[in-house]
Amino acid sequence: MNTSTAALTAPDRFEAQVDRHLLSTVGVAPADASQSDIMHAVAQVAREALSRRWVASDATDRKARARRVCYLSMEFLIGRTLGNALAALDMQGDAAAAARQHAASFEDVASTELDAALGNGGLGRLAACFLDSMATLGLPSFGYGIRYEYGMFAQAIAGGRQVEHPDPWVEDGTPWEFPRQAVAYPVRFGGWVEHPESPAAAPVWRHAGQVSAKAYDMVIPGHGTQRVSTLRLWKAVAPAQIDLHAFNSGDYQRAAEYKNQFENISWVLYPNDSTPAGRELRLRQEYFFTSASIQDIVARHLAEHGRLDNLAEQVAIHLNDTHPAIGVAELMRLLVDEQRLPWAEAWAITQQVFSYTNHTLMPEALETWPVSLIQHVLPRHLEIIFRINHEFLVMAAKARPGDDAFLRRLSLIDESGERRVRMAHLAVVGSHKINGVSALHSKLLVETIFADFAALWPERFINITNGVTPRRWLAQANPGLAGLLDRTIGSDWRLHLEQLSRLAPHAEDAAFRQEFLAVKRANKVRLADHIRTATRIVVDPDSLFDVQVKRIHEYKRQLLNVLQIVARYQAMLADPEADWVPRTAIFAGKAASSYAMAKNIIRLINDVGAVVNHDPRLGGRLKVVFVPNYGVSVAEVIMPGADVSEQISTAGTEASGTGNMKLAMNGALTVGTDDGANIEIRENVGDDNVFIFGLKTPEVEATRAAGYQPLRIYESNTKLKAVLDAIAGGSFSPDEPARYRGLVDSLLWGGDHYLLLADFDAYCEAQAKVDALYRDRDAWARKAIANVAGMGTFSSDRTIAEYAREVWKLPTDR
Ligand code: 26W
Repeated sequence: MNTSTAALTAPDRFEAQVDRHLLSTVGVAPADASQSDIMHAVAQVAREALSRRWVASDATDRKARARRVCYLSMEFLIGRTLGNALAALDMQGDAAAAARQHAASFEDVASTELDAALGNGGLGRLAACFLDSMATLGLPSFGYGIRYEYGMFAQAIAGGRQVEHPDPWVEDGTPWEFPRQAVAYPVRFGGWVEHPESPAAAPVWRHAGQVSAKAYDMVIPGHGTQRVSTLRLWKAVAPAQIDLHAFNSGDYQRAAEYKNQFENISWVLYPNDSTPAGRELRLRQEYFFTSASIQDIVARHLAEHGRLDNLAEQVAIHLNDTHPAIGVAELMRLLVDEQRLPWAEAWAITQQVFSYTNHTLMPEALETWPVSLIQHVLPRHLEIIFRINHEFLVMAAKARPGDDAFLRRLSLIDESGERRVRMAHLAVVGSHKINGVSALHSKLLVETIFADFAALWPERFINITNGVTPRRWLAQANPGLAGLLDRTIGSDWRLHLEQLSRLAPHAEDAAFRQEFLAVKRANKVRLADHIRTATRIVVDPDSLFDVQVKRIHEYKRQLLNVLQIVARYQAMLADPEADWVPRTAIFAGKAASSYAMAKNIIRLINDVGAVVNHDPRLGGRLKVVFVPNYGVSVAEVIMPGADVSEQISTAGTEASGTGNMKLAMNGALTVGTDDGANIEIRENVGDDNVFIFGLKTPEVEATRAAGYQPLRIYESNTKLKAVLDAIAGGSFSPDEPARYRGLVDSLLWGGDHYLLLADFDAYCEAQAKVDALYRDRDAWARKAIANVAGMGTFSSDRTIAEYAREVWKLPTDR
């Protein structure tokens, strides 16, 4: 009898199911299965169980005619699914046993799954955490997005520089998606609009091209519940008959061209979080997924209710930033042109249906589209936007008669140069609730970019501070700490993260502190292993692991961290015998492919590492590493192994941050500015347990207003001068001494927009305090434990409960 037959008759049902899928789905003999084969087979077992939960959730919601929330987002940074699915299904033990049966470890099996990296950074990962919490809270909910064939590029480092490789994550299929053959909607582009003579007749959009949006669903499991949620991703498919026509007449090139012209809509995620790139295609992507999603929402509503006047009672549509803001005009078009509702009634419904979250104040990331481009791609929507704007400005003029400047600032159209549609204004006017993502950010929103809107509608603007899912960022990423928590405070924290506060008294228990430090040590060994495999650099797990992981951006100030590291290097060389605290500076993050300065910063980090890591005078007491290809799975290894969390953005620039939450939750101490959610982290874990430094937001504004002169600081600060001179003079690029001249000049002569020089001394002082504390292992442990204990409020379950209550008006038991 061969092993596969033996497995089939084995008593353990789970293992038998895995072997059945190895044969029937994967197509290998169980005895010959590779780790990836086992991953696929285990995923199939989980998929079946989730599918059962799915049909049950769906039937319940339909029967109850439940109110639903639809979360529209250009990005969902899911990462791997298997571990999370098995945890939700309570099948982890079975899966580990099945892996062992095939002489593999579950970790190795799980690591063969490719990340679903359908996002750039914080906004996309937040959407993924939100799906997890919506399912866990049992909210009737849908996520809607794009099924990009190529996700976030994979980052390699060659010669110190970022190299981008394509990420064809679905090329070989994914076990997690369910193609919905029957669910497809036409999405139209271009052409012109005809206005019939009779005012009773609807305008007719004579479009120039059309693509079909096909639905691919993923199940999102809830934890501690049988409930699941759905992520529906749209793929663009060209209409087949036209394709065939050209093909049949022998014009293969034209057939392919036509196909590409439309199907390229869902090909690639724009690797860009600062400037809208590939303008027209990006706009087409936004409209494509928004239109398909809203058509789907309206069709589902009509199927369940047979009428549209109650749409706002039954659905909430949430706009994750302005990328789906064209949905405001699209819903109006569907209601007025296609469903023939009167304009005023349609507008009342639209405003009640939509809500909008802003994720950034950075002017370059606020979307505006040239009127001429919208005219070209979406002519009917432009008319609708003009009418919305007209009626809005008539209303606003009544609030402040004669104040033309007020109206110009409010207008959906920026008329200061080439006329442009301000998408944030469209989102605000079309929504009944608008929120920022941290207390500071929400305050700045109503004081700056939305001040005029807040004067008109103060009640629409609220704060909802971000959160992260403790299932992925604690239970899954940090099994060591999760186990210690379970033994110490019970296991309810997974679903009720406020329970972490019960940890606080244990900081006084010496034995507990030892256990806590032992868990951290093991996580640092795991991280050191990853670093060695990924970079061939050997780091000491007993050194202080100082972590800055996030997108590379000037405002996040990775460069300030580098300046501090170079200062430390120079100080160590000046006094090599001193008792330096050994440190490992760990960086990771991607730079947008077109963002030259960010790429140069990556190169500098690697160049500094190349010098420092091999300087024998340091005796290994300072290492600098850049971990390639930062993403969800890499973050799951880094977060648990961090001692220090670097959150050093110029005050007033980081909307919230969520990496700051993941790190603190895993016991890292924050070195941070008074920015974004750092402020609330400090409030929750205690002033004594974080290192806050530097200019605060009003001081940043005052410094700039007073005529900031970075050169003055350079000339009066010998330590900083030595650092900048070394970098500019080629100490870290001996083969090309002028390599970083431009970078240093941007600080000295280019205005140092993000005030690195102004914050340099305060930052170094904060780092000196970190060193002093790290020497006292016991004191350090107390503070790290206080961080974990104070992070209960930063669960995305709390965040989603607030959205459900204050924005979506959905019942929850929280
Ligand atoms: C137009 C292209 C584009 C794409 C993405 C512009 C802007 C974005 C986002 C605003 C970028 C982003 O991810 N923002 C981050 O959102 C997180 C979740 O709220 C916050 O924690 C971060 O502070 C914010 O930078």
